[in-house]
Amino acid sequence: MTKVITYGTFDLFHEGHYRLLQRAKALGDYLMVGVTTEAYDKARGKLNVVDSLVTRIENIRKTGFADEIIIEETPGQKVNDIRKFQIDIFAIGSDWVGVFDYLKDYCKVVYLERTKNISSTMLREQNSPIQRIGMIGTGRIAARFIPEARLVSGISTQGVYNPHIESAKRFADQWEINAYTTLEELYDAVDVVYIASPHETHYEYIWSALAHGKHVLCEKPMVLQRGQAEELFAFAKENRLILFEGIKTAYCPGFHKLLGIACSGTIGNIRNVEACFTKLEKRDSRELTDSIYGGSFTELGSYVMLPVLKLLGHHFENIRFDTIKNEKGLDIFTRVSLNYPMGIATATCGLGVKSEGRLLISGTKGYIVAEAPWWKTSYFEVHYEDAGSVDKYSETFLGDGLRYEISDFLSMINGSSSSEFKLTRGESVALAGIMEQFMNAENREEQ
Ligand code: C2G
Repeated sequence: MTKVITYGTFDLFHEGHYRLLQRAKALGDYLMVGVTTEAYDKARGKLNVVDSLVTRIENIRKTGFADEIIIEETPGQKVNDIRKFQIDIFAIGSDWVGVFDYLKDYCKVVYLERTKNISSTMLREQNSPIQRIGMIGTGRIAARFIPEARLVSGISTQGVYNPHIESAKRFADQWEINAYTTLEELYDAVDVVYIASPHETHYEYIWSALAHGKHVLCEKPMVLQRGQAEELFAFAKENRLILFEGIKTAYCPGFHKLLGIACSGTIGNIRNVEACFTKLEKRDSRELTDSIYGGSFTELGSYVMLPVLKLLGHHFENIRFDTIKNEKGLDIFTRVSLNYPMGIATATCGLGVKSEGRLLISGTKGYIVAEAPWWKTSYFEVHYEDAGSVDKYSETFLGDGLRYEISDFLSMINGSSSSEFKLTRGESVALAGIMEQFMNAENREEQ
């Protein structure tokens, strides 16, 4: 008798799960299915699991493919199960290719092709909240998005569009999703849109997606003009759609904790915020060669402005930009200085100059410091006048951190407003306004 085992969460049971179990069963005579517990999913960073363990087990049972169902509670359990139950074949979807090769020492490992299309008919029948997402753009951030989205239950990445059809096809093959040759094709196949195209194309794509009734998650900087941001948010609101700017730091649990402490009075009244983020890019990178939209501020400005706006607000009295430029006239290092009635701030970013990336928040009773990479906050300290007394805080930050913003985006689509305050429309509009002021200041200097 050939014994097969497979594992999964099987949340919001859909045809991808069904087809996986069907093919796993066909590999042998006896199929064991390991279902993850809530605690294990939490530990491995899978967010947003909706169905209880009992419901998930019941859904698997109903397919009739499983001869035995067990629960998976710990990371090392697979090896032990395979030995204990004398398993011949370990099967799992191809989104995990390579990850489970270590099990080849114990049994045969088979990766079954993942199901690309979760059909709308099935979703309607199940009344399931799974959102099918279509991507616009195939760059580095788009590649980071897919594995993170797979760790958020309730969202399925269906396909990608890029006006360069070859790039879309390459990307789609790599990630086993569909390549759409037109935007219309993408809109027909999905419920929500993720925009990760070059900055200057965001505005048009957002309009078009909203006009097709799709919720939109757009990479930062969402747009580069205040008026455009206002217009898009108004249009989204009118059509009861979610428009969400993806600044991942804003949704990261550690950053959230830090803001909570900063605003709780622990360090008194906040008088100064300093945020710095630098990254050395290759000289021929898009960021350092696109003479209109490249440069450090359009690339990293959203991150460094975020804590300033969150802590001191967007009603600053004045703002000033100091930049160092490369031979192409692009800013490789920018310092933004802001004055508020009761505080000051500096936000610094660089793509061609390296500096110490830290976030420092000074108050009338103490200060908070988070070292690089504070934009993926996992640790920070609170210091007081007495140098010996330091409060230390840590928080988990998993993977690339995009999963937190995807999860919040999803909960907003599903009607929850509990994460809206993490990056308000007003803050996104202010950020677009600051981008606009920066671009105008740059142009003025060149004239
Ligand atoms: N799957 C699929 N097609 C989809 C979605 C999922 O073939 N469109 C497969 C996955 O590859 C996996 C199974 O269905 O083999 C269950 O998927 P999930 O519930 O998302 O579980 P997962 O997080 O992949 O669990 O120990 C847990 C396992 O390591 C993986």
